[in-house]
Amino acid sequence: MSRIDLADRTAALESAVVAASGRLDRELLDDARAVVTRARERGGLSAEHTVVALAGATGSGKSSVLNAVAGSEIATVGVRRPTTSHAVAAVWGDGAGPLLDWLEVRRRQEMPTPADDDPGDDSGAARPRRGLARLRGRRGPAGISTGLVLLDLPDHDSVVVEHRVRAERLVERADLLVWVVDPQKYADAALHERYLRPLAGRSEVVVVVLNQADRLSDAETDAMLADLRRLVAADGLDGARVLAVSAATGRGIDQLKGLLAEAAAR
Ligand SMILES: Nc1nc2c(ncn2[C@@H]2O[C@H](COP(=O)(O)OP(=O)(O)OP(=O)(O)O)[C@@H](O)[C@H]2O)c(=O)[nH]1
Ligand SMILES: [Mg+2]
Repeated sequence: MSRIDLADRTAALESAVVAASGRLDRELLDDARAVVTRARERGGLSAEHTVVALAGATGSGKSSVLNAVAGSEIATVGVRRPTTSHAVAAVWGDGAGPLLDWLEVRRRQEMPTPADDDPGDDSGAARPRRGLARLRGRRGPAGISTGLVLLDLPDHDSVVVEHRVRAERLVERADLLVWVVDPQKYADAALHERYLRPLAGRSEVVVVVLNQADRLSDAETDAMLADLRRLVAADGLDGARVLAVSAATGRGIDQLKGLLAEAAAR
């Protein structure tokens, strides 16, 4: 993939909006203007951090997946639905404060990085932010120089309107979206029509995670993954990564961590 110059593209989109004013549909132009504004705002904030949002329906296991990736109980997992009313952030690497302010995420948990365990480095040189190295676990080498903000969102399809509004605000602002689905609701029309189809053609910023795989046999998991891949491709997201995990047993969590580390490095 070629490198995208965000500033150039934002300027080009802005010129297009100006040129099209009065000629194209007002709603389309408003959307395009909003993209220009968000891109400029995001461009002025930490490029060191990749914002990854865990999005999905209530009970799919977003909070549980956040905790499994972080390796600690950061988000509240609930039996009563819906549970998460405000987004929660797990943050690897310093300097994400203004970015989190812009995202309007107040609940933040700084994650320890291997550098924190290694006070011996007094060379004065900029210390590599190696939180991601740990996040990457056994999968890759240390020395990743970028950070990660992992967000646990309220449910996007909530019966509580505020949850939906807060979730959508963050879905629009995240750099990478991880849709967490469960074996019951992975084919839900609202998810596919309202959220995945508008992302058509942008498969590199979408990951779909089938959680609760511990409730399925291996054969059932394979069949469901195949079905989910077919649905995601039909949404225009052929090439988006689709994987099975279990927040309960830890299955697939290392693979997910690897994808997050890769996204942050990109
Ligand atoms: N068996 C099994 N249960 C899980 C798994 N992940 C989550 N659960 C259970 O599913 C329920 C919902 O989990 P949460 O993590 O609170 O789900 P959520 O998506 O954050 O829900 P909201 O905050 O309401 O949007 C809880 O009872 C969890 O213990 C899993 O991998 N396997
Ligand atoms: Mg939750």
